[in-house]
Amino acid sequence: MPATQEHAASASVNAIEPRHNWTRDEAEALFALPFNDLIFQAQIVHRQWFDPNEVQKSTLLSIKTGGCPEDCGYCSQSAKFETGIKATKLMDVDAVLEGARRAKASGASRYCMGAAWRSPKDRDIDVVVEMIKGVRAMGMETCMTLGMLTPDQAGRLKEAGLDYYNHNVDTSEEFYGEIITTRNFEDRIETIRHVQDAGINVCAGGILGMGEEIGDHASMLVTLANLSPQPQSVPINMLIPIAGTPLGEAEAVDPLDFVSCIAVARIMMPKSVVRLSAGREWMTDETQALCFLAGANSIFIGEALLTAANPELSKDEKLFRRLGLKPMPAHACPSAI
Ligand code: SAM
Ligand code: DTB
Ligand code: SF4
Repeated sequence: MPATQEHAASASVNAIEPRHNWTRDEAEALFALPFNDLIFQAQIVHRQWFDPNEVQKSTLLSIKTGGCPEDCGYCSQSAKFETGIKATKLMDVDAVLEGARRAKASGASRYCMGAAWRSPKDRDIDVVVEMIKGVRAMGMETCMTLGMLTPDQAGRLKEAGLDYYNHNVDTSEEFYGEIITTRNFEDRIETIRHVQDAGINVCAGGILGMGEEIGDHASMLVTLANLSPQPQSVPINMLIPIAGTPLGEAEAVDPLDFVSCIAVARIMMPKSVVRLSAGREWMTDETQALCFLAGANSIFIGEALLTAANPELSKDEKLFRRLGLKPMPAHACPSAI
């Protein structure tokens, strides 16, 4: 039995199960704890469901870059802002599969493919279905993020074998309108429901550092934790400020507030994999170590995210050695379908 399953199996006797009735007051009370008490609680929960030294590795590829009609204030790929990103067409299936082969050789267990669409057209689904089948045939888990989906499109992705669909709520419902005007919070939740109904694992999280308050972090985590089931994967991104976007000059989030948000996510979503997502290129090893201590157990590896930079492989390998971390095997998340 892989270490994680063994750990989860032995831990599950007394382990805390996810709850779906979190209140904002309860979440805010967790954020208000002294830092050491918060991290201690997060560690207790983390060890009930996971091997604390295992970290899942995913690699991202932008399969269709730029020219997006949405106005997400953080995004390099919106056609509404001058960011210097050139719009491209949807990539060929073979080129995507070549990228997946390289990612697997570098140690990634999941390949995440992202497209700068508001929502895919049905003919786009014909192509991405081939990408899913090809990546799965290599023995990797698959993830896609393609914008809003209809129930029928979600069903087609499931049929092709898609393991995860990423659709972030990005921030709190209260703050959402400050960042995006071309769709609303409920649109995001609706697509997440379609993905859940199709039987695909959900990857949903958000971004910190867009000018929101700690109360917005609490509110966002309440939304995520009260989804039923909870998202199996929860990416917490640190904003990468992109010149030319409305958030290009945003003030950096305090690294300790970022760590605290990871800890609260871990406590509220005990069986989910929490991903220390965008922004690692700008974090010290010490901040990342605190994130792992707070319960983060997934990262993106490889030099690029979608359009922005990520740490070099050799740097991450060194970090894993320094911290005694090992890769989490595929299909080891205790809440995954
Ligand atoms: N178009 C699809 C969508 O919006 O769902 C998929 C791609 S979109 C780029 C995926 C996610 O990346 C966003 O929801 C956001 O949370 C994150 N993201 C985008 N730009 C970012 C940035 N500059 N810094 C941090 N996270 C970012
Ligand atoms: C997520 O939460 N973060 C990833 C993934 N899901 C698709 C994307 C991060 C994008 C960072 C900015 C860029 O590369 O353009
Ligand atoms: Fe488009 Fe997604 Fe970027 Fe928003 S986050 S502008 S939907 S690519």
